[in-house]
Amino acid sequence: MRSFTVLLFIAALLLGGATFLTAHDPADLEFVPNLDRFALTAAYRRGGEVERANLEAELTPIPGADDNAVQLVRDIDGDGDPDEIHFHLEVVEIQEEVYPGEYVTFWVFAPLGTAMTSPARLPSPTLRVEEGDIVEITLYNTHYLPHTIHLHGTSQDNNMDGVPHMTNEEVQPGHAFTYRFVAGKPGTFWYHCHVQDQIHPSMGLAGMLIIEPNRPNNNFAHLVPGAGRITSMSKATREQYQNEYSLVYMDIDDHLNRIPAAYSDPREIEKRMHRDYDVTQAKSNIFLLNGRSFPFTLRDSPILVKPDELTKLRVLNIGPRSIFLHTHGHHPTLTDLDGYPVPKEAQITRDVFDVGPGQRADLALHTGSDGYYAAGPGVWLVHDHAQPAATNKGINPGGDHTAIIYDGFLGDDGLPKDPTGHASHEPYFNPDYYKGKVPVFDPKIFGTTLENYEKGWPTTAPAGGNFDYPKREDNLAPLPRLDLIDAERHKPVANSCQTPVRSKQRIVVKAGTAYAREGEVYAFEPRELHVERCAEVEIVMENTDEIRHDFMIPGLNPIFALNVVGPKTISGSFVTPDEDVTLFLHCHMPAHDKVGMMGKLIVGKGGPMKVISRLASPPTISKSYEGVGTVVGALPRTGRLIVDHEEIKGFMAAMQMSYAVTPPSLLNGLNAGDKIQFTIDGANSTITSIRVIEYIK
Ligand SMILES: [Cu+2]
Repeated sequence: MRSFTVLLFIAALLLGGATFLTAHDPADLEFVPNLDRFALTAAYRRGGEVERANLEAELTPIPGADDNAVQLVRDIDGDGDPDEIHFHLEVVEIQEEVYPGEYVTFWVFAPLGTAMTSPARLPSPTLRVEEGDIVEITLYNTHYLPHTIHLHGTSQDNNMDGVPHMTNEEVQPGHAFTYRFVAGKPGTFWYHCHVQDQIHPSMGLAGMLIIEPNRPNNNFAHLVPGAGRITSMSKATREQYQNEYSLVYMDIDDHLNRIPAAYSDPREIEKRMHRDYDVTQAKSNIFLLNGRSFPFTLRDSPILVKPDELTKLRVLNIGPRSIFLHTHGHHPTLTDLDGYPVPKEAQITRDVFDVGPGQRADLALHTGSDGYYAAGPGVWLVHDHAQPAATNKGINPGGDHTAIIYDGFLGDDGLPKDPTGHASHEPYFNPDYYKGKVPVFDPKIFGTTLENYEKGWPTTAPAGGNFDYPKREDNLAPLPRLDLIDAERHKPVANSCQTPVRSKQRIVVKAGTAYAREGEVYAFEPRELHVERCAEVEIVMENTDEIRHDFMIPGLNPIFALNVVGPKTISGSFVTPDEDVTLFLHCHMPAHDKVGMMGKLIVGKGGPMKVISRLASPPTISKSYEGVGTVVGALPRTGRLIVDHEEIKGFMAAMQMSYAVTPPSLLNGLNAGDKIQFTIDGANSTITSIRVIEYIK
């Protein structure tokens, strides 16, 4: 598989050629960069296995992202790696299952998506550039509130600082802005939205920015979705370290995150989040490492090591309180603070490192059995020692727990082995555990069962009267699940026309903020499209915004979609069904429909709309469906699969979709291009089994 992919890249590189352009529109993705792609093949031709893998990582498209989401523009000094990097980022509202059963809404910066998918995840992606690189980050504000990007710790011009009440106006919904800077000295930095900055970074609009030391032929992946293990380490890091991890800590009060999940009116969301909600009264209740809490952290963010290695840990704290990072059995050494090196003689070695809000600490983790730096192989807990952070809403074990896992201590299912096998992790993957519905200790000890837990014990009044202590909130109603709404909305509900086309129609649809009404942000104009049965309909979509819109009629079979970035007009055609039916149409960009960008396709006399159009929980139908498709990306660390599938009868039209996979070990060994058959649980929109029909050669 790997060698095949490399050959493909080489072929693509050789065909790519070089074209010179002096200027380009930041929103125009079709310009051809003048990178001498042939020069890049030097790493492949002359380098070793690591160089080839790193070049591959640099050139591999991000699963689910537009091919141009990260543009390698120019190799200015001719040293075999690109020195001008252009990132294209959108703002996406997502819902993440942060621990079993807990779905939380976030906003993230995400690489520009495609017609069918967005590779959005929490935290916002780790961006990596080289010292001296010319860096451009185009922010497409695809969200319903204003945002900016502030580059924290790096040196940029004042008018690129992204602070709305100081230097830069907010980037309004529907607009784009390109931040430009030259990467200064190497180190660990970060970037975040600076609009309503008591709220927006905590909603997920923050990620790590790494400036790597300059070296010739320094190839590496410039955008790592989320954070965690960095597989394509830069040359300078490889000179000293065997492994590298970005660890992004963030704690949240989910009362805030519930607001955008519960409302679709941006005015309501604005007022509740920025006027009613008082962050000075907030108390964190969910503690995240790389966007997840225990037990998912074990699967997503293990620190994998071998004895006698040196591992670089880049720690960033996005949350509103300090973290106190404790590495069991190990004493790392502090090498850098806030992107600046700590002088050798001042480098301290300890077992708890405090990292305040906004700060970064780079640690060198020695592994082995010397009894000074490291206590020997095994599975060693790594956690924020502030006690609440050991829990998921007060229930332990939870929070930002992960582990240093030595070679040989990782099971086939991607979870650490322990002396009792996996039995000790299993209870925590049960959502009931974090609802407080599982007794703490083995019933054999006190005879506690769920039944008598809930009934209580006959007791007399407590000595000293009734207590007033902080209690778990267990009365919060579950919020609508975006993935289930999404699945519901994409069900094919109309049959295709079986006779020859009987008429032709052409409809111009305008798309953008300009057509929004009160209480909306984005809209189509017109919103009701009247068409004949068995007609060939050409949709001409005029996008008047600087961002991406994705006109989609999901009920048609096959789905019809028109995806366009920036102010452009595109068109496409479909054939209407031979029945009187009303179909839901929307912009497929996450949350655009909720803030106004939806409408109806009325075929013939029309009929009742068969899908939910407003934010509500769809009915749950416990049914399994069989699907066939091609793997676009297997993401074991997030337990998701992006698959380009054929129609799944009764469940989903043919499209490219990202689905949760349970257990995530089903993803082991899958490669992009593999043809698979899979079973999907309709109630949870989750893939529960995968069989490979044909492996990619
Ligand atoms: Cu849109």
